[in-house]
Formats: sequence, C-alpha cells, structure tokens
Amino acid sequence: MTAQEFSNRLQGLKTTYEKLISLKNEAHSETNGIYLRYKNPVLTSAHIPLSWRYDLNSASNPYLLERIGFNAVFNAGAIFFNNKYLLVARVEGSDRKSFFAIAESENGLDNFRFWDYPVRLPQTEDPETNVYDMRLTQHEDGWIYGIYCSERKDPAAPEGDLSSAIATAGIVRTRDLISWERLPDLKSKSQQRNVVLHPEFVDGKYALYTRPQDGFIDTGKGGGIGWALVDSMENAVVEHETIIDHRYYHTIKELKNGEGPHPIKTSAGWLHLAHGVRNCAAGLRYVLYLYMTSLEDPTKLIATPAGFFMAPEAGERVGDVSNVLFSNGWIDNPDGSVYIYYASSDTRLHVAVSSIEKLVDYCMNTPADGMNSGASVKAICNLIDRNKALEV
Ligand code: M1P
Repeated sequence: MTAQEFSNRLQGLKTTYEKLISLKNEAHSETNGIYLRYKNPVLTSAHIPLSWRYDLNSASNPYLLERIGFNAVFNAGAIFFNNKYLLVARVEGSDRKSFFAIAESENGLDNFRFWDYPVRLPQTEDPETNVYDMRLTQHEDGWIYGIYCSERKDPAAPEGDLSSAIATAGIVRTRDLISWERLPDLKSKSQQRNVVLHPEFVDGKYALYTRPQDGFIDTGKGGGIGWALVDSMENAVVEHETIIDHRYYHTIKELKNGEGPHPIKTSAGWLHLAHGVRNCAAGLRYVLYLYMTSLEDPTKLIATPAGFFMAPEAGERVGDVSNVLFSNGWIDNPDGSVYIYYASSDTRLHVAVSSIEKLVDYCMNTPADGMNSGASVKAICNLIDRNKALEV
C-alpha cells in the first residue's frame, strides 16, 4: 500500500466513523402510547473508536488492517453525571471477553462517544475471567456503586468441562467514574447474577436486589428477584434473602427473571424494570417487564402488570443471542421523562423514551396476569364492556 493509499484509507475510516457518531436520532412514530422507540441504536460495535481497533502507524501497520476486533456493545448501566448522559456499556471483543467502557452524550439520545480508554477495573486477589452488565447506583451514602456479573471458571468442574462457570457479583465504587475502588465480591450461599443496589438505606442497611441461582445458566430451584439487607458494602454478605418477585408457570418469566437498573422512586411507589425469560423451540426469549413496590415497604409488590412491557421487534430479534431484550440502565430526567437504554439480542444498545407518569399509569392500570387463558379473556371482556358503556 502506498503512502497515499494508506492516507486515503485512514481518511475513509475517519469519515465513516464521524458520520456514524454525528447521526441524529429520531423517534419512531408508531407507538402504543406507553413509550417511543428511537430509530438508530445508540451504541454498536461500529461506535468503538478507531484507535482501539487499528494501529494507525503506517510503519507497523502498512496495510492499515484492524488489529483488535470487537463483536458487540450492549447491556449498559446509565447515569446522568456532570450534565452528561453516561453509559457504562458491556463491550465484547472478538475474543469473547467483555469489559466496561463509558460513552457520553449531551442529550442521551444520540451522538454517544466513547471516552479515550475503557474502564480499567481493579482486580481482587482471584482475578475474574469475564465481567458484564454493570448496574450503577448513586447511593445516598455519597458513592456511585457499580455492581456487575463477575465470572470465573468453576474450579470443581470435571476434567474436560471447559464451560462450567461461577457467577458472582463484583462490586466497585467511584466518585467520578474515572477512578474505581474495588470492594470484595458479594458473599452469598448461591451463585448470583443481576444484583442491583437500592439507592437508599433501608432500616439503616444497604439493600440489594439479588437473583439466586443454582447453576451458571439455570436458576434451578432458585430464581426470582430477591431482596437482601447487608450491613456494609465493604464486606457485603447475604445472610437472608427473600424473593419479592417470583417466577410462575406459563408466564413471561417462567424460566428466570432479573432486576434491571435500580428502581426509580415515584410518589406512587418504587418503579422497577426487569427482564423475564421463557424457553421455546427457538431457545430462550428475553423480554422486559415493569412492576412497582411500596415506598413504605420496598419488599411489597403494589403493581404487577401482566406480560411484557417491551419485547424484541423487527431487527432487534436477530443478533449474537437472538430474541433477547435486556436492560440494566435507565435515566429519569427532571422534566419527568425517562430514557430506557435496552439492548437487543446481545448485540447493540437502543433507547426508548417514556415518562414517570405514563409508566406509573401503565403499571397501575394494566390488568395483572390472571394465570390462565380464561382470566385473560375475562380481562379483555371487562375492557370491552366498559367501552360499550361509553356508546350508550
Ligand atoms: O444472553 C441473554 C442474557 O443472559 C444473561 O442474563 P440472565 O442471567 O438473566 O440469564 C446475561 O449474560 C446477560 O448479559 C445476557 O444479555
């Protein structure tokens, strides 16, 4: 490649990249009234900076080949910090390793740009193999905590079994999202994924949403969204765990479920976003659902709208792990709007916009799951009756 060809190729890469990053996003007009999906994903593997992928030196990379490949950018924690919308995304390299990287935007809807370097996560004495799905919580103690899935090979796996792994909750905290302090992993009797810190003290303790599971993938006898109070985040030990949101036969969360980002406090109660999983001939199907808990007793369910709130649609259905929507980040704005960052099929990250008012209305007025077809028909007939009464 001549020097001119190198320079042309580099210019082409830069132009394509800047065009992508500067793309304006707009809402879809089609809507159920509850939320608006935005057309373009907010983060994809193409948003990874060129300097993370290419050796830009023509002497050491004369063909300007990509040196480090990236597979996906998805499941992001979210926070509004120093007047910027920040996403702590799960970035997966082509080597299958996930790590965290922060992207920022002025408006939360488009033009997300990664910071210069990915997050350099401090390690514990027993280094983890893979990390993903960080939930950020700005706690009333003054710290911003990040809790994420920390994965290691199962030391008890039989010889030749290279897939069995142990999932636990890794814990870090920061005040500026630049320097991170590593705390000991969560201690719990079972494996854990989807652990989330509640933003307020409850009875003077830190409160965690948990997801106890018997195995790495299967929750087994475990599962459900749990609740545990811990004395300290510097040595977080789950002594007692109560399941506050159970999974049920023939529902969207029959197989497993997990808390999304930490709940948002509203005047009507804590508003929760979670994912539910069921099995089908096509494999596991992940959808998002909402529920609410009481302000006085955050372990008490006060609204459980039936079914999914959002499910994979159109291109969202296809990706590395198809038929998956997953969310671990949302931001409630001072004007009452809520930006929901959700990933599709473990491949890319999107935004949908709603408001506290609409989400609470949805939770309070969507009929709960009657658990059988007859009850579903009854709920539909009730609605038809009420609409017919309007015609008189
Ligand atoms: O592949 C779908 C999701 O699977 C896991 O979530 P859960 O523990 O609830 O099954 C996680 O690996 C998540 O990152 C992934 O999106």
